[in-house]
Parts: sequence; C-alpha cells; structure tokens
Amino acid sequence: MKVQVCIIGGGPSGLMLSQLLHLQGIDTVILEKSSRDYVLSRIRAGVLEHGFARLMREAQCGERMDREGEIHHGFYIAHDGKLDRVDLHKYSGGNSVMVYGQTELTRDLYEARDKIGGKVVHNALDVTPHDIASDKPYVTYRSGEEVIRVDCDYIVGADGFHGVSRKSIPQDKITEYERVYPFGWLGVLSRTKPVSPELIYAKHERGFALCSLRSQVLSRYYVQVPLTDKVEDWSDDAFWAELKHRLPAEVADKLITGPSIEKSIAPLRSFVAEPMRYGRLFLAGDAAHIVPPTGARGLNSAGSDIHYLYEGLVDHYKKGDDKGLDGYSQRALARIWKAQRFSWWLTTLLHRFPDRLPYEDRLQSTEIEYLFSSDAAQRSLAENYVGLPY
Ligand code: RFL
Ligand code: PHB
Repeated sequence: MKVQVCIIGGGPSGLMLSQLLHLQGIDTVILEKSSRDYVLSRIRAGVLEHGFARLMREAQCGERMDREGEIHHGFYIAHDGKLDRVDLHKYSGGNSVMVYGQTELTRDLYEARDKIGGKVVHNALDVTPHDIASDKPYVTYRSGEEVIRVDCDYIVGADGFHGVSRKSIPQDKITEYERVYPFGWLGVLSRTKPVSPELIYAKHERGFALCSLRSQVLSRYYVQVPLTDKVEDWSDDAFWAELKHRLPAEVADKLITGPSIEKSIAPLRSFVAEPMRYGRLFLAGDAAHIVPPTGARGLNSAGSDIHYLYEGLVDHYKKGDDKGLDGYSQRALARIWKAQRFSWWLTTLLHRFPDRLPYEDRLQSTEIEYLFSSDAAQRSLAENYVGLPY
C-alpha cells in the first residue's frame, strides 16, 4: 500500500487529522490496533474548547455536536462549604465551552470517514515504523499471518501514551518530562439526571470530586482515590456515599443515584516528550503529552497539535512550503506547556495531597480564597479553561 500520510492510532487525534487531510485531497490511512467497538467503548473527555468545536465543524463533523452538545458559560468550585461560580463567559470575553462526550465525537469522526471512503484498518497488529530518519519511511503491520507494508511520505504517531510511535524515536533524540501524582480518579457513568446543569469541581478534606455530565439524562461523576484502590473495591453504593460526603449539603441532597453503566480508575500524570518530530515521524496528542484531567485539556491539546500539523501538511502538499512542518514541534509545544501549567495548577488547587505539609494545605485554601476575591485571577482561570487561542 502507498499513501501520502500513514497515521498510527484511530483515536480522536488520528481520525480528525485523517478527515481534515482527506477533505484537502491528501491521501491517508489509519492503522488502529483495536476494534472500532473497543475504541468507542472508552469513556473519556467531556468538555471541548470552542477551538476544538471549530475543528469538528471544519472537518464537516460538527452537525450532531452542534445539535446535541451543551454550551456552558460557567462552572462551580465547591470549597470550604461554599459553592462559588466561575463565570467563563464574563471573564473570557464572551467565550464558553461545549459539553459533548469524546465517545460521541469519535463516533461522528468514524461515520464521517465511512461516508467519504476513508481508509481505517482495525486490529492492525505489531504496527512498526521503519526508516523514519530517511526520506522513504514506511510502516508495517500484521493482519493474521500476513505482514503488510505501507510506504508513505510522512508518519503521524497519534497512538496515545502507550503507543509504539514515541518509542520508535532513538532515546538520545527525545527528552521526556514527567510527574506522576499520588492518586487517581474513580469515574462513574450513570443514566441519571445530572445533579447540576453546570460542572461542579469540589475540593474536600476527604479528596477531590467532580460532577460532570454527558447530557440531561447521563451523568459523569469522579472521586479522587489512592493509587492502591481497585475498581472492584468500589460498589456503586460506596461510590455514591463517598461522592455525597465531598459535596456541599445542598448539592448532595439533590443527587440522584442509580446503577453505574461504566466504572473505571484513571491514574493522574503530567508528561511531555520533546521534540514532537523526528525525521519523517510527527507525534500528536496523547502520544506526545498527557495532563491530569482536572483542567479538561487532554483532548483539547490534541486538537491544537492536529490543527498545526494539518496546516503544515497542507502547505507542504499544496504550496511546497515546509515552514509549517519544520516549525510544528516548537509551535505545538508552546501551547502544550501552557496546558501543562494550567492542568498542574488546577490539580494542585483542588486535590488532597497525602504527604503535604500543613503549611501547604493553608496555602492551597488561601489560593482558592484569593481566586474568588480577584477578577484578575478569575480571568486567568477562565481564559485557560475556554482554551488559549491557536
Ligand atoms: P487516544 O485516545 O489514546 O487514541 C490513541 C489510539 O491509538 C491506538 N493505539 C495503537 N494503534 C496502533 N498501534 C499501536 N501500537 C497502538 N497503540 C495505541 C489506541 O488503541 C487508540 O485508539 O489518543 P488521542 O487520539 O491523542 O486522544 C487523546 C484523548 O483521548 C485524551 O487526551 C483525553 O481523553 C483526555 N481527557 C480529557 N480531555 C479533554 O480535553 N477534556 C476532558 O474533559 C477530558 N477528560 C480525559 C478526561 C481523559 C480521561 N482518562 C481516562 C485518561 C477524563 C478522563 C477520565
Ligand atoms: C468529564 O466529563 O469526563 C470531565 C469533565 C471535566 C474534566 C474532566 C473530565 O475536567
């Protein structure tokens, strides 16, 4: 097989890039190691920046998102028995976020690829990039007993944190920065009416909690748990009881509980690999960087990578101009590090850190008090939450 761009990974990053390039007449194939059903069973992001929503429309995949997604102009932070609202609209100059699940968005992207005959190979095993430092790179994968070779001009590694792409770059050509947090998030999806029309992030002495949603009949809740906890340790009843503990009484009283339809634990990690290019291989999305989910930046940061890479590839193929590709890593990383900073800051503000000094706990409370006493601080929070421009 020969294509212009071979994309490894059929998550939102790979699908979005493939769809955008296809619309420009640039030929791609996606090699995805899992089945489509498996990819669509993962429950992940819920909050999209307006920039990501714009990208969905540009990819001609925004129709259902615009019909079913919810525009949110603010969210709440519960702390010290209070419920303070962050007015995103007021403090970000009229911007907002879109609440629309990653699962739905991924389904929309797959359906769009189907409609225009996009090539997506599922269950592609042992995907391996070759000769990435040469100008004739290729990728091999296995389907049953058969090994298939894909020749291409460029390879895009959009295969998530555990993928093969980043690992195929020589170790002395890449620097990795990492922080692993001493806790995870236990998440529950339930077919119940959300407790609040807007998200509630809760800081509590027992640990962080988040009330989110996918629609007015589908709720998504999280509680901070130690890394040693297993999903099997948490019955639905234990989860609801813990969540109620961490919410202000007036919210807990209104919480409607029900059976969980998904329950999982995600560890929290900050991670950046630099640079995001080696030879003819470009990294994008979670393959190059991870944030703790607190700031809702992960998928949104993947969106800005895809935007920059798309522009670079279009300039290369349409104008013979390589400035965009040559500047991709630097441009993408400038925004990525700001998302890292914001996610680290919000995580630090809202979680309980087991080994922290009492002094640091007081600073944490003071930081929240300062936030809600200062227009400048709320403006900074809002500007980052709705997404920095790209
Ligand atoms: P993905 O989604 O991990 O997709 C990578 C794909 O590559 C495939 N793959 C391979 N394919 C071929 N060969 C290999 N060797 C391969 N190895 C892996 C995988 O099967 C997969 O299909 O990466 P991508 O596309 O870069 O997308 C990133 C987002 O998924 C991620 O950043 C977000 O989900 C993060 N995130 C959130 N982001 C937001 O912007 N807003 C949110 O509200 C938000 N909430 C969240 C989140 C992530 C969470 N978890 C579970 C980590 C909430 C949670 C709980
Ligand atoms: C979610 O709905 O899954 C979600 C929302 C906001 C976050 C993280 C996750 O910050």
